[in-house]
Amino acid sequence: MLGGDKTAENQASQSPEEILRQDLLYLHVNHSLQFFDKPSGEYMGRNGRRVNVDKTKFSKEEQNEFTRGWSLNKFNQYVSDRIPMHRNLPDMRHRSCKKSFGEDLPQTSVIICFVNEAMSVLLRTIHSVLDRSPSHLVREIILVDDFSDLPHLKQPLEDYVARLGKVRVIRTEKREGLIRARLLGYSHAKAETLTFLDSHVEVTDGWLEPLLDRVGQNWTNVVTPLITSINNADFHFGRWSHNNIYVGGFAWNLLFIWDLFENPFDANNQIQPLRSPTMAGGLFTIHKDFFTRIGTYDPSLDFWGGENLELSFKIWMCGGSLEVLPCSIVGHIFRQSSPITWEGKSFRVLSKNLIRVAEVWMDDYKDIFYRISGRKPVDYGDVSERKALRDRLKCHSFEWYLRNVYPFRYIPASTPIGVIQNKAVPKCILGLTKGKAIAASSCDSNRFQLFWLSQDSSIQSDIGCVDYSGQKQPVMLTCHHKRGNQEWQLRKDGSLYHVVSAKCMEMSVGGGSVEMLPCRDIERQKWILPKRGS
Ligand code: UD2
Ligand code: MN
Repeated sequence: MLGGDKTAENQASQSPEEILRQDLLYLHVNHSLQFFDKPSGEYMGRNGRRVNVDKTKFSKEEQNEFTRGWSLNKFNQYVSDRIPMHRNLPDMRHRSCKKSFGEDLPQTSVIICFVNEAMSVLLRTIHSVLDRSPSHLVREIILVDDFSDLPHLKQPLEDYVARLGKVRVIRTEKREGLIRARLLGYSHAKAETLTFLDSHVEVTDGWLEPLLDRVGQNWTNVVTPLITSINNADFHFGRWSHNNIYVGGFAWNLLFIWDLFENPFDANNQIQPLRSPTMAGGLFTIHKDFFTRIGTYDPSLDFWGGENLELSFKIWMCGGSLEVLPCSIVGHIFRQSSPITWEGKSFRVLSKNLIRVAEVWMDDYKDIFYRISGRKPVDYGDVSERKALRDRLKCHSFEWYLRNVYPFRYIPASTPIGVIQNKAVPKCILGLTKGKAIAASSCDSNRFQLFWLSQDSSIQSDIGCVDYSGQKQPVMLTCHHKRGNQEWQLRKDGSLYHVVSAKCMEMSVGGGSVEMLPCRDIERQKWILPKRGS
């Protein structure tokens, strides 16, 4: 079983050959490189457990390997390389998920795009799919190499997957970005349905059947698994609480957010598909004919980003539905940051993508996107074909989508959005991130300062809602739209009154912080809020 001591294998300098040899260690030892946790006698990462390494005991070579792994991948490759490709994972499904499915589920082509993925992570992705899916349902796994330059992803990868039968590698001829890479995979796919995955995931038992079942019931259903996180430092496979299920949403700057499911959680039915306004983008199953019918992806989207919202809007607005299936659980490594770039112009490219999506799909609501995101118009190319597609398919309006699919994010076009400025101190409130206290800064209408009052009396921003639960300061939290700690009133005297605590929002004397205090008639408790037309 035991494949030997990797440290002994690791005594060379970092020549390209050696780098390759290290990456290919898995292949040399033919899967048996299992590193055992000394005290417990178990292999590392077993049952999705975290792997802790003691860096103080590192040799120089190990230190180099560790540092290089992080900088190449923005996750801990050193740890990944020590976890078996076939590690087992906890079964987090609700017990009612373990039912049997009919014989007639549609087959799927699994499409995985990658750029310079770490070998151990990519192979663990592939093996987890092969190990945990009924073989007859996976017609093929198509790996799309989007012009990687790391040598392990060339011939060695092909040699390796050749032994697995239904896995093949196709390659782009230049960097295309994930959108056109996926389209290349789609053009080669032979099964009735397509299942897209990122190249750094691990699927769990029973992940595939619910997805295929739902698409089999109706070819316009598009479905995603519950995505849980694989910790990028210790590879702990995150556990999922069935009481806290989020679906996909979007902020008005058109970045993806997780949002609370619109209906209160139904304790009696923990396995029902959940309507999801958007998808994160990486992991989903769609019927191939439906993907074709709605015009696949906009092929002019470059690199990364925006395609998830394009597809989500289109699915809902053009006759389909999008759901999260709580019985299908897949882990994904959310990296520290992205190691992949686009000729150093990632921000500009993302602007272009988002503007194309806004211009084609959002009707007048695109103005809110421009106001909040602060994205400056770039040359976003010609969108007339995409608009013609929308007309041809007779898709619903964006207003329809907001009202029917995402009412908890709905903003009527006339809602005033703007800064909340103190009357005594010329500063504005600022909500930088969820979980952090509301701060104050000079008013410049950046997106952390832009708020609106929602119909349910919350003070909302792109980040979340202002919440107060008795501490010194109010904080930003996910909007729950149930009033409670998020219910505020702007009173005639200009004070911002928190209903549950009966306190008022007050700017500190120097304007350094925002606090909640008993209401009193002073200017530091008076605020100027966004007005119509502002
Ligand atoms: C999320 C999605 C991702 C994609 C993205 C928005 C999940 C879990 N992930 O970000 O799939 O929808 O949002 O666009 O929902 N890749 C290429 N060529 C490139 C860049 C990336 O092939 O030029 C590959 C990459 O190797 C990876 C996949 O595309 O397998 C997604 O990229 P990512 O992992 O950087 O995206 P992520 O998870 O941050
Ligand atoms: Mn990813």
